[in-house]
Amino acid sequence: MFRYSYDALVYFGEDISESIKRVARFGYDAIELVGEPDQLDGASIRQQTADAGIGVSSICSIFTGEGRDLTNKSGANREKAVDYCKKVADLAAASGAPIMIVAPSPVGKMAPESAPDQEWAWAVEGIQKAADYAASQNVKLCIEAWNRYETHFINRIPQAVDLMKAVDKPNVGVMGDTFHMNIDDSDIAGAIREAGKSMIHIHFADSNRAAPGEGHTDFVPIMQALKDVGYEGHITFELLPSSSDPFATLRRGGGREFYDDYTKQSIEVIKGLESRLA
Ligand code: LER
Ligand code: MN
Repeated sequence: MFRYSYDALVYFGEDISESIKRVARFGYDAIELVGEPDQLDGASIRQQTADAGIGVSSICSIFTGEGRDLTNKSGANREKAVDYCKKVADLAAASGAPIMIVAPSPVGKMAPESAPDQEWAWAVEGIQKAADYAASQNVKLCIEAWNRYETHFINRIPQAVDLMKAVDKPNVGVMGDTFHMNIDDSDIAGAIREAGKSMIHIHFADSNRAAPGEGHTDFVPIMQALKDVGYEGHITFELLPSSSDPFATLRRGGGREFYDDYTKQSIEVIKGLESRLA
């Protein structure tokens, strides 16, 4: 009933051809690409995914550092951040992805550096510019809320919905991520129901960001809420090792279960729950 994809973020550094083959091998409908447009050839990926019988669901934009901060106090940095979003939109269009993720403030920016109202206004302005460009490429933007340990800016789905409303562009929606929502939304299924059709993308991970079945998140009410609101996007697994620097862990050769084992387990466990939905 749902369509499934796996975020290549956890495989990052691996040749994308290998990632595409793995995701196809374990029965996914699509892959989510990492938003590094200078490192990926969208047209080639579009061909490779088509050859493997899958699609590209989405682009996981990477918001790190001042040059990818739509709320930065420097106008030049804010412009760079908009330019980055445009390049991600180009990657989306070239690879055939209908959706790209946008987060207004970078990972690890834990306090505002300007007046909060000002940062909000810059976020609205930056997302509007990115959205207008993305619309010209037939790409939608979804605003992702991250938990309080990754950003000070948007931590809960209702805040993302408020920002989406302020942006007021037809190609902008919101997305959930069950790892973040488990920390800061009061009710994961309730937040999905409230967002309704505004929710155009979602990341699934268990409470510890491992594959479903490894933590204590109950995915049945979450999937029921998605079904009830008529969710049309992919369920995309975005998993990362339980470590303060998960990418260092992966670089050191740790987290091998996040490759074949969790790619297989995630879709099996979640598809297995579909029959329990009303
Ligand atoms: C990206 O989708 C995400 O959820 C963030 O936690 C990345 O830092
Ligand atoms: Mn996410």
